[in-house]
Amino acid sequence: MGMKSRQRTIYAGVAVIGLLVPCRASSAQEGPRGDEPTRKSEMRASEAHFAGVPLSKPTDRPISAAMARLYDTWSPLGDFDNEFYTLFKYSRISGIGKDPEVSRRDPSKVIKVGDIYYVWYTRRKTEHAPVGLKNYSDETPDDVPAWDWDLADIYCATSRDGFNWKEQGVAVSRNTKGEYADRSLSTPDILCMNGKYYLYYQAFTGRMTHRKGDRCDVSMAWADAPDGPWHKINRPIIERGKPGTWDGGSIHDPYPLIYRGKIWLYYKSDVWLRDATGAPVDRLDGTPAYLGRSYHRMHGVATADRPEGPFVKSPANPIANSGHETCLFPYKEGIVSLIIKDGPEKNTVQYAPDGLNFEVKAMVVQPPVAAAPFCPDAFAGNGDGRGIYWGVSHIVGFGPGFLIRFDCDLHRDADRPFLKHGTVQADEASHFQPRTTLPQHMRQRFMREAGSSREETANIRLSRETGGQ
Ligand code: AAL
Repeated sequence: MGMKSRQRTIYAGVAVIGLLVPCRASSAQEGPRGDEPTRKSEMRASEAHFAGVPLSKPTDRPISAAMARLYDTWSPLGDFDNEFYTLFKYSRISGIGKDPEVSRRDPSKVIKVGDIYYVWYTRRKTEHAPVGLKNYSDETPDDVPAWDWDLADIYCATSRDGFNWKEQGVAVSRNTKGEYADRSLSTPDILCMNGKYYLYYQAFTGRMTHRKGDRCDVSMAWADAPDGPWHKINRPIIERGKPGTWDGGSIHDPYPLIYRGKIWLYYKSDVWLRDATGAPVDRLDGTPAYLGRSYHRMHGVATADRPEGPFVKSPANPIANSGHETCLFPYKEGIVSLIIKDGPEKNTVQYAPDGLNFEVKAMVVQPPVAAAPFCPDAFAGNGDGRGIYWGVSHIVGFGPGFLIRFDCDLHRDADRPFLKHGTVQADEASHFQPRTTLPQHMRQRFMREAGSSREETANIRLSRETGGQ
């Protein structure tokens, strides 16, 4: 996480603005693992100012709420001093990258066995493109996917460098029609425990329907080696909540870690707006939902002693009020969660010293979607999480999904100063792109209403007249 890099960064910044910061430069060897002195406290102890901002919270005069937050929540040194802040760098990867014929998405954590990295993911190769759930009906032929993760199986790829991958073939496949999990398997994640391997994944039984929405079970398969063969348990591993509860709609994105002597299975749930019959609707009591079907996405966790369960849901659930896919990793004594798409706390890095009570620690730009980090201590359970510095994520929504690599600096032993500076700026093409990265239903509505929205923008009317310059 570049504590060392942060120190260098700060010195560079200070040198440029020519201020006195009475701190010693540290060598790369300095600071015992797991017990680094924080630069923040060193700096606060001093009377120095950084760009005219005192390094300790002023107590001799009133300060604004924003300035109080700078000291109470953040740091007067800003992002440089925030161990939870990072930029993300993306690279194309070969073997499981962009492919017009095949969709690959929702990767698992990356694990390393010997010299080989392994990743598992949703793979769909169908003759027809997904038609979207709204266009899907009883008449739609069986081999037409409703969406990108329909009619899929779990595949595995390996790599020696994290850039060049080789697809090894199917790891866990759908059952035959009429059986449990006969329609699609998607969104896997991996657990390694006692020398065995466990893949948790979404299991869809029967055709998709508008009424079911994205409802599926989470099931599991195990193997003695990462290359398989995989044995399916062919049943749900964790039950959905009762109808009407926060996780009564779906259990998605299962994400196992070992923490505090147990398996912690984090997951996401969608709460769709439904009418009295249970059908998803766009409006509630006549109040227009924002841009179409409305839902909350939240995360919960369930723990177990054994990979096959029983999993007991935490009474603290939901433990995140936002977020789409799950991406968590042990950090120091707690757990970090990347809250990526959806909800009021999207695009944040959060930390819970107890794995349950998460606080926003950084706001990030363009985080990896469905991030699946290389996290060698995901199953160590030693209370000394080191963090992450690369992984695999996906790009979806523009044809078949595909996998890419992301790099970041959220690791206590990494030294990547270029990932701790500033923010990301979108260029002209990104601002005016005809296809936005909005979810499909929002995009469709924007397109439909493009004319009227141009009109609206040219003639904005406020509810109260206001003067103008
Ligand atoms: C994702 C994940 C789950 C959902 C769908 C496929 O990115 O949250 O896997 O079911 O979208």
